Amino acid sequence: MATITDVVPAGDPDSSQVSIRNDGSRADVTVDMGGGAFDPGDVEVASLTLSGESTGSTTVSLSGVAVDDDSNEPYDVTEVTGADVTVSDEPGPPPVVGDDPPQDLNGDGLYRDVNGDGQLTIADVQVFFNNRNDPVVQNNAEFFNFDGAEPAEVTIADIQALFQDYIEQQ
Ligand SMILES: [Ca+2]
Ligand SMILES: [Ca+2]
Repeated sequence: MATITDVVPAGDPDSSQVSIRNDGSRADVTVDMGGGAFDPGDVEVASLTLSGESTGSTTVSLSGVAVDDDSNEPYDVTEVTGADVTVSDEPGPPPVVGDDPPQDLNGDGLYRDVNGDGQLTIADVQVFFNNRNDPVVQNNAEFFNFDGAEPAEVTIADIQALFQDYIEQQ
């Protein structure tokens, strides 16, 4: 699903050792912060880079976390937070109508082919108008922000802008 491709210790450690298992399923990290001390609270120890292999979701879990001070007195690690990772091969919005997701026809990040049939027609303007208040549209406003106004919101101006784009391509 997703594999670990890189681990970067945070901060400015005196030394660090990172080993990533060949299949990317696990990484071991040892960091010596030298004289630097962690403040109590949330501490970023390292950041992970994951590579998506296939679609789905998985959980990144942390285990075996131990923090010692200079005299090897352990700090209490009270909470270790895992992270859910979702891998999707569709960067754009989910289908607005039917089963076909909207298409970005010219690579500008806007999904003018709202009904996903591969072309911009008057039907896309109608589908967009009819579904303008739908969560699938409102929650993916950055893909449908045809008027370019910031912050990205879907309003009647975006329907007008999509209609204009449709006219201009004729
Ligand atoms: Ca279309
Ligand atoms: Ca807008």
